[in-house]
Amino acid sequence: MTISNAEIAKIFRKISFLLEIDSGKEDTKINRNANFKNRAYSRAADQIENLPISIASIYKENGLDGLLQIPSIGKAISSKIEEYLNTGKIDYYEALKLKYPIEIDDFLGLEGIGPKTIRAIIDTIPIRNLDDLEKLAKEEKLRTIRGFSEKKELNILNKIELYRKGGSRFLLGDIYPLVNQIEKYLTEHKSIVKTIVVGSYRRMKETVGDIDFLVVTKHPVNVIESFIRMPQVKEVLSQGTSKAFVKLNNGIDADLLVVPQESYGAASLYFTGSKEHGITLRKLAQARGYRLNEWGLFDNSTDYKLAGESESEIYGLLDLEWIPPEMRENHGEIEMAKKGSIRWINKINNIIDYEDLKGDLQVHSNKTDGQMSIDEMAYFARTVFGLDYIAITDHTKSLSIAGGLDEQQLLNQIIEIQEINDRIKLGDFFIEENRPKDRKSIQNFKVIEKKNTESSNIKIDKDFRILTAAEVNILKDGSLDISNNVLDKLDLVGAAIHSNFALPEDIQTKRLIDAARNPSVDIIFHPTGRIINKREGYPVNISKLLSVALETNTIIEIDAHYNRLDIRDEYIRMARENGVKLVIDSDAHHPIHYSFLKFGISQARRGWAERKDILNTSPVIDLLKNLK
Ligand code: DGT
Ligand code: CA
Ligand code: CA
Ligand code: ZN
Repeated sequence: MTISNAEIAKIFRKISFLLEIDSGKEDTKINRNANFKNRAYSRAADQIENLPISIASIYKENGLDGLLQIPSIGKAISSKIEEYLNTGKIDYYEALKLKYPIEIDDFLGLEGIGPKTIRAIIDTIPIRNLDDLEKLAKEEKLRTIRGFSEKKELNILNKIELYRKGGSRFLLGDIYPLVNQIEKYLTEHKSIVKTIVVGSYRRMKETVGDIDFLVVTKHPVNVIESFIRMPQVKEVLSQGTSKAFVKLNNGIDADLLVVPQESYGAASLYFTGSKEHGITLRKLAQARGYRLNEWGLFDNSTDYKLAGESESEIYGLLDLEWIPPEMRENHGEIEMAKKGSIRWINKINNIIDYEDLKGDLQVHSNKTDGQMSIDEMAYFARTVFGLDYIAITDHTKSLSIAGGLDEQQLLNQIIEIQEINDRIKLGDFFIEENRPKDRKSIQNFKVIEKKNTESSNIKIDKDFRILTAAEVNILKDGSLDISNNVLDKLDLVGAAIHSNFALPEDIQTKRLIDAARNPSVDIIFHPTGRIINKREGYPVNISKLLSVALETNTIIEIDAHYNRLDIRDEYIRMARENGVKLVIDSDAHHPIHYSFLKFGISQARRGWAERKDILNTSPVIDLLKNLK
């Protein structure tokens, strides 16, 4: 069986985790080295998880050299990949496991209960898994360990509970490349006429419970057989003559359903959901004397099939316009989509779409915790993702884990960016010969297609612009860690909370509001601080924040990184209904992450946002005019 990327990434996460446990507490040379190593493994895992091509096939085609082309994969790590692909294990990992006999799987996804915490516990009381940890906390023994307290113990119990609740759903961005791969395989299958991925995936929800594939074929048995034999399949849960249900290597379940051509639209409508959207449609059908199910729309009195092959046919007979999947949540879209409704036509013509973003206003460079230089981030933003501008928003000094910049470093960065902008104006910055070395594989990562209109036009390339900016840290008292006279020299300032998550709602809201009232702050980045499935985010009174944002002309960010997607769709809707301006940013720490913009756009579509609500759909000149 082919070894999946997810499987390799997982092992690297475990190695990283064990290395961090191993690195101990003291700041010695050996420990610093171990820390460096654990970060290298977790970076490699990040990279591999986001790789839409299979590591096994890269190795098969190009061997070690091929692996070395992948960003963040160096000699040590590529040889471990090779060892794993050839032998099914990594000796280095086996040795670490012997040293620390814990069930790492249990601890990997637990935000805030990291290796350092585990190390502190097992140094005093040996635990092996999450159940042990939970028991320890429930018996109030955890608080007796040095460095722990009653509060910390309760906090850990809460985190375990949250983890157990969220654990069964997968992040859309985590499964996206995998689904694309399978969709492509089915689409290219010679016996399959039509393939569509439906369910929450098609609605682009933040998390997906299971993946639902629909296919049209004249050879169902043969197709089902191919499906269950795909290398991505770990286990066949059930198999029939027109459907199969499997577990994939990364643990997510996938359904395949064979449907007749004449029911394709009805089935895709039914299985795209949401369930509530479907129920409302069926009620509408009943009121007209029809019956709607996954086979078609039928006339009750004659049993005659009125429609079934296409979704728009069915919507049409219910006197509705076709509704985009991201909007099918029964949040008023059905009422609005009445045939010929002016409101609906305006909505559909203006809703933000996947080609609409012109720039990205949260981008990190290797001056702090990003992985590439400013010119590299610019090069790929333009040539692979077709963007017209980016803002370099490195972290600031109080975020020391990211190596945040101080005032002087920010001022230096302004000069550096001006120099790059000057080079861009000369016109040949983006030519192939200037492509950063060893970065070939970036080409494979685009999710947003490069706009082919005008993008080869030299004038536009010359107009590409890097904005000077920062992601300033909001301190505990709502002030910023960089003085306003320096911030005012930047093109744009984003402010964000990165610490003191445990403060109560009124204080968190005040911190954000203070930042919004700061005349130098243009955008509030990832406003609620959530990390999906890992961290709820700090409590915020969103409507208060939005009203201050409106009053102070502060922009609210939709952070498109798929583990944040912050703010969520109902807040987006609240913002746009109140006239608060938004932007969609990738939070890129590597050019590959520009592809996350797609998830932010889906989120904005689920929040019904229109182009005019999202400021980075405008050219850079107009964007800058709209800032404070
Ligand atoms: P998930 O998988 O939990 O992320 O969410 P979905 O929406 O993909 O749900 P899933 O996979 O259980 O079912 C796919 C679609 O099939 C769902 O969106 C609507 C439809 N569906 C499933 N079960 C029912 C049901 O009991 N009643 C109705 N009306 N529709 C259903
Ligand atoms: Ca599903
Ligand atoms: Ca399902
Ligand atoms: Zn941030």
